[in-house]
Amino acid sequence: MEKIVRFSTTIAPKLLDQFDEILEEKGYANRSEGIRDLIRNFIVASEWEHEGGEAIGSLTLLYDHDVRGVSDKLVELQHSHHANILSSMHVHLDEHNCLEVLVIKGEATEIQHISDALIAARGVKHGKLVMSSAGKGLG
Ligand code: NI
Repeated sequence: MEKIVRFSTTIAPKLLDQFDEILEEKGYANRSEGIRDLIRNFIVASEWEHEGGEAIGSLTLLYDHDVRGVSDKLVELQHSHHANILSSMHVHLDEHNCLEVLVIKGEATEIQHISDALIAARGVKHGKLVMSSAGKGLG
C-alpha cells in the first residue's frame, strides 16, 4: 500500500459543520474518506478540462423505440465510433421505452462529441454522460 501523509488545514467552523453533516448523511466513516473523494472528483474534473488525456465516460440513453428511425440512428452512430465504445447494455423497460448504457473510452472531447450526437438523436428522451476516469492518474 502506498504511503499516506497527514496534512492540516484551516476552515470556518460553519463550513466544517456542513461538511460533517453531509458526510454523515452519505454514510462516510470519517472526514479523510470524504476529503479523498472530493480530491478525486477535482482531479477527474480537471482531466476532462484538459485535452489529450484518456478518459472514460458512461452514457445513459432513454428512448422510445417507436419513434421512426431512432434505433437505426443510434446503432449507426455507435458503429461509426466502435473503437471508442467498449460496451453497451440494452434494457427493454416496457412496450415502448428502451434504456441503453454505453461505456465510452477516448479523449474527453471525443467522448463528449460522441455523447452529444447520441443524446441529440431524434427520439432520445433523456441522456446523461457521467464523466469518469481511466483510473491510472488517480491515487
Ligand atoms: Ni428495447
